[in-house]
Amino acid sequence: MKVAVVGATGMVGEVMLRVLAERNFPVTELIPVASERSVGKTISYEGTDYKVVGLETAVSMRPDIALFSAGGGTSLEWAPKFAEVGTTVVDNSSAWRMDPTKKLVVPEINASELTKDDKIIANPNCSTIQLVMALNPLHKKYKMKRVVVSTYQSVSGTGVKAVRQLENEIAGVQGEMAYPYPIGRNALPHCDVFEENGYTKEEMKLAREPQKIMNDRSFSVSATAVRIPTSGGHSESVNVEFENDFDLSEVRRLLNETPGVVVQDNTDTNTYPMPIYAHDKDEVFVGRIRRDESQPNTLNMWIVADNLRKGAATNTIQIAEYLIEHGLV
Ligand code: A2P
Ligand code: 11C
Repeated sequence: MKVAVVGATGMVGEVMLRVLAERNFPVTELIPVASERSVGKTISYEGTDYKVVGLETAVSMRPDIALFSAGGGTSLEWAPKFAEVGTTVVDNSSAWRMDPTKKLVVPEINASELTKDDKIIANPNCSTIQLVMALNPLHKKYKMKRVVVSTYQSVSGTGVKAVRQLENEIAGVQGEMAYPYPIGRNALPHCDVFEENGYTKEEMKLAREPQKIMNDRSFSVSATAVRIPTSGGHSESVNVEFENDFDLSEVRRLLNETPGVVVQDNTDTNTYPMPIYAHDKDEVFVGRIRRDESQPNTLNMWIVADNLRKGAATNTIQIAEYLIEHGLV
């Protein structure tokens, strides 16, 4: 496969290159793509050096697959141009996610919707992916009515500038600010921009994307997204009300049997998911599984995943792997 990575010099792009190599993705030719600033730079992949090219050049090279993570504006403008020359685009930005003509895919849940005609496929938001990975098997069994989620999100979700802000604050040096406030020793109830309804864009992604991925509008999601001074992954406190009652040991078993989900849940040994352990892993970790004693049929749990891996690069590459395995590209 001739594979373009659009945004190859960025935080997610770099992880994409690592994950492609780790998973032995069938790359015959790599096309690293970035902004004009980076054109001509060299990127090393599996022992071979590749020159970074611009978008126009990349389109003219007609890759089989283009993995995009270069911001929504770049995706809106350029994904259709790749699609026109026959490239299948898997896009990690928010540009196409809620477009009714585009699929929004978490492979473990809805890859079977994909067809040869899907030339632009959307990768969900990082905090959504880890949420639906845990919700989907429980919804199938107990039928969800309502989900309330509060997130504790890594600075790596904002990008390299935010990671540097945290590092600078820890080192006690002045530097550029990615956030309107210090992030070290702080918690910002503010991920992405505010919308007219008082929620942030990140909160609205959590509220809207799960129904599309799970192809079910019968449940609702309410979210509060918070940025915290961690860099290894996003954490989520999740409260789920079901129509039917559940058994806690069956909940643990269902989650453990779900490919890509790992249960870490033993209060006797202080075992629960944390970003320092989820970092650099592809799985979604679930723990603190317990009954909400304030109302019937309601569960509390804690979900952690590396937002740059399963939340971004790994999920995008899993979609591409599915396309290849099923002859859709
Ligand atoms: P560059 O490194 O040349 O700026 P991050 O999310 O970490 O900020 O990375 C964004 C990625 O998207 C980088 O690889 C960046 O390239 C790339 N990028 C940003 N704007 C454009 C653009 N207009 N055209 C192509 N690539 C872009
Ligand atoms: C965050 N979820 O952590 C964001 C990062 O829509 O793909 C990814 C933004 C997106 O702030």
